[in-house]
Amino acid sequence: MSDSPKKTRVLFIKYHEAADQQPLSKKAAEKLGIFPSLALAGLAAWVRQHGFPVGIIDLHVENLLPVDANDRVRHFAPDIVALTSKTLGWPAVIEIAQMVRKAAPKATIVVGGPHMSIYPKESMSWDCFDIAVVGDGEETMLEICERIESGSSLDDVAGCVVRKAGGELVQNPARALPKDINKYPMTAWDLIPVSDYHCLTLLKPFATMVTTRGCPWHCGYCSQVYSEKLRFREVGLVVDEMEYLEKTHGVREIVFFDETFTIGKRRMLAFSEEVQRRGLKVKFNIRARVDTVDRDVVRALKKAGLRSIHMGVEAGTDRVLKIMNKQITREQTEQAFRICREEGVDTRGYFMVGYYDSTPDDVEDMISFASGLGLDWASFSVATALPATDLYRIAQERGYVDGDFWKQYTIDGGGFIPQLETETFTAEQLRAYRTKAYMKFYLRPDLIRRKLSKSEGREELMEMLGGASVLGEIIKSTVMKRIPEVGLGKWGTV
Ligand code: B12
Repeated sequence: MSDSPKKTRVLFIKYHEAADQQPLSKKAAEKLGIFPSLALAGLAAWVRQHGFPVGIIDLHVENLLPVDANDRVRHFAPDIVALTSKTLGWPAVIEIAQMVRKAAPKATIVVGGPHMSIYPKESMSWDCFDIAVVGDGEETMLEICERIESGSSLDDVAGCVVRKAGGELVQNPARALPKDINKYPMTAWDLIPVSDYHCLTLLKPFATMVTTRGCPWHCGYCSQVYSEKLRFREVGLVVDEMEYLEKTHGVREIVFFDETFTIGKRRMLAFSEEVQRRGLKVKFNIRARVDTVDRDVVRALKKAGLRSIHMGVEAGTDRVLKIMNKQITREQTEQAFRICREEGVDTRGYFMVGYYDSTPDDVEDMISFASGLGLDWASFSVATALPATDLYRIAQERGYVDGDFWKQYTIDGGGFIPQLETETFTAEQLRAYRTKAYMKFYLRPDLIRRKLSKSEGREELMEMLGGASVLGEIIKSTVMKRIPEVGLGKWGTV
């Protein structure tokens, strides 16, 4: 806990993260949403609680290029600069670190995040980074701050790869996982421009939260950067943060970004009760697995303010679900979405095109399955073999990707991200199937009628118009290149 103010100044910088979300242009991706970084704003709150002066710059929401942030960095005069990294955003992280190196040559540059849990040593081949933090960051970050404050060496900080004074890299032993995540404070909402973040489908102002850590499932496409060990934030603390957001920042909707918010029926019922007991008005949306959703849970959450529920459907056939190791069935999916519909909760399904060993028939099944589930929104992506996934391992074994592509990408600081070309699909066909799926799903008279009848206000109408323009961009990117095998050649065949 904080006793006295300390002198080590810590600056957290977030980069532009929408730029890489193919097939959308940066502008269209930004229309879909710009979100705060919970990692950085959470760590900022934690080290501030221990007396360190902190600042946050979000280059994305402030629409700044790294070079434009130069003066801000100089003005803050940081002793430590903290950056977070996902694999796809890695080139941008290097760009910022290089800018920081020039603007604040004496600052220690610390990088953490999912990409560091996979390639920390390779990442440190970039000398713009001083220390790479693997896994959960709170304890390690605090130790780094305290050691810099007291002038001690960073060489043996656990849970990191460190560059020693002579340039040698050392990978220190891993740090034990914190068992109790309740001791960490809520996100430093007071340090970020809450009302500037936006998202097409959310009520503004909105905020984001993650209430669990870890995931016990092993879906084949998911980058396994977290521990299997599930850790929960206490319901009371979760609702405290919601109450604070509503009362202090006027937040109208909260995005729970937990991959599976609905783990533990008792926890869900207690959460719903507590939100109602406090009389909160804030709405929220969640991500869930279809096998963790039943009528009691959906009904209780709806009463507490649940606005929409997002679930991974991924495929239309049990055969492909099995290959993905998704551990759900088509029937469970139908049932979960039926319950949500009956309970009046909006739904969004996520689908994937082009998983290995899937066929054009599987994709067609998926497209018609998506249209028959009564969803309000659907997202279709082309399978990407991210590092630390079974999909990537298989892709390497079968020669769909060159060697350890992501390792080389890390060392090179980027590169063309390959789409999975398999024996069955070319990359172009996959993109065409994705467009076909979007067109078939969104250009259905029943869906358009339903959306128009549901849209009560200007906000929802704007949401629909925004969605239509993003859809237009997806269609334009593929229809220009006609792929007859997929049935995009003539509009009539789509
Ligand atoms: C929210 C979210 C998003 C939001 C991002 C919002 C934001 N501004 O942060 C949106 C929707 C934009 C998004 C986009 C994408 N995402 Co995403 N996303 C998540 C999700 C669900 C939660 C992240 C989160 O906030 N967690 C809570 C915080 C507290 O945890 P954390 O970020 O891991 O941080 C902890 C540690 O990693 C560490 N740490 C992190 N940063 C730092 C920095 C320092 C200095 C230190 C010391 C420590 C540290 O300490 C933190 C606290 O312990 C995760 C899955 C998950 N459960 O975490 C996927 C995840 C991060 N996303 C992932 C992916 C693949 C994507 C996309 C590529 C998806 C797509 N196809 O477009 C894009 C990438 C965009 C880009 N170019 O970067 C992968 C990343 C895998 C990887 N190898 O990088 C994850 C892990 C999901 C998965 N398992 O596959 N995502």
